[in-house]
Amino acid sequence: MLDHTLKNTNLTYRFPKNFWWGSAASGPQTEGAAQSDGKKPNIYDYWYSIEPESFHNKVGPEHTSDFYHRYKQDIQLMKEVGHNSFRTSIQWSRLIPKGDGKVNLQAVNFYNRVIDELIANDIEPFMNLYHFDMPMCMQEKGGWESREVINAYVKFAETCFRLFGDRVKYWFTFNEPIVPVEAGYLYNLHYPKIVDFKRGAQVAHNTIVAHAKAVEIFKKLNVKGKIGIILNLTPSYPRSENLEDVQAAHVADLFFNRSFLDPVTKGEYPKELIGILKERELLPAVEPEDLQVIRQNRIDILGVNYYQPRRVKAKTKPEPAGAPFMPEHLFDPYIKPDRKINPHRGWEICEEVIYDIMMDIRDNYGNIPFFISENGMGVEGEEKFRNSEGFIEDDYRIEFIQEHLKWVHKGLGEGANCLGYHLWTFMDNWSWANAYKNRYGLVEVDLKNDLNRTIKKSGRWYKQLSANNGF
Ligand code: BGP
Repeated sequence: MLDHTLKNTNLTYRFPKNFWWGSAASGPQTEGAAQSDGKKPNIYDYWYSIEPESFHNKVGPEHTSDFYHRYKQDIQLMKEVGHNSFRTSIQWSRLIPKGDGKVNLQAVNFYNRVIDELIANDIEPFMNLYHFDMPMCMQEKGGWESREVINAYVKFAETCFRLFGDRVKYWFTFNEPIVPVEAGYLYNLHYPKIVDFKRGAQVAHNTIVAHAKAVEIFKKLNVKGKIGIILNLTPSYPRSENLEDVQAAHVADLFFNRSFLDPVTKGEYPKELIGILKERELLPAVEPEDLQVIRQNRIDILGVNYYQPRRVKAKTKPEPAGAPFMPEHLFDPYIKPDRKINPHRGWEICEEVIYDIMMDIRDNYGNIPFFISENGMGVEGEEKFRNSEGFIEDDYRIEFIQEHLKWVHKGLGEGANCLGYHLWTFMDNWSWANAYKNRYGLVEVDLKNDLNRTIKKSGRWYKQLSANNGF
């Protein structure tokens, strides 16, 4: 067995002073109480009510880890596993349940209590405003395809800044905004399960406009804090250095990374991406003021979620004529034969990609301040790693974190402006259609035993990591 006991004196990787150590989660994935205290359904609550079989073991959103009632105990556990910062999200469908602007006071009380409890325990609260959880009343108006929903979201954001901006200093407008586009409008994975590239492009554009307008109101209100967005950056690597493969990777990068990264940091879409869409008549409808709002409202801070790279190669054969457009018409996926894999989740593990991302931000995005806002290792069937003392002995997760942090450390040494590292996630939580299939937490949540929390070996190690500010 590996010995992960660390000595303060013997650090190989030291991190900058005040580096953020913590984790990320979200309201819909942890709170539970999905139908109580005034909360109304979001699209996942609704989807579960009509298609429970679409969720792993038919576990729905109301079963999430009950943070709503156990937040005090959970915040103590955060402290115990070394958190100096923690991100969660405010559920729109809890705060403004009917979508009419009227605030639910029970929600205000709850988020106030969570924020105050975090601060009282020296844990900096980071708040995100949208983590895939479109209120159903907004989806009925067209979701992100509707301009009315953009305006309602901006109102929601403003309400959050006014209510909580005196204490929350780090705000994020969206988590992984490309995921609802991919899952809901391209690949038939999540509600509303539409498969239509052009509608997906409209959802993406409207999301960016909503983001920019939220940044605008944040600045107007003069909130004393920073505002940003959390993007899942999945860099595209070509199979080979052949021009066709390199070009395929470049195009994949335009669709899956730069589509969001460029407008929020540089204030404009990549011209090549616009060209590709224009040629195919796939450009979304753009209102006259949209591009100006995007240009004028750039982020202060970027959150980078990184799990695995995308590998691509040039297309081997063209799509049949007339097939509805998909980004994959322009490149083929590639599986690297000697890749390292997380056998418990099936995802590739490639740690040095985190360094490539850091260098890309340093060199091509003005070295803006950022932090690793999610990174983590999902494990299916993790109970099998429980030891005789009754806790999960997840050496694989400790090693996963260490190997990534080595590259973060190298990037820092080369001038990257990285402010912290947040693991996905604090405690095992519910993850959309995958429900509780893949466990990511530093703390186990026992579904069979009253949602009992037990710190895993990684949680004990994370505490030392944070206390030593390195390993
Ligand atoms: C990220 C999301 C999280 C979480 C995580 C794990 O992309 O931001 O919300 O769900 O992925 O996903 P999964 O449980 O499907 O492995």
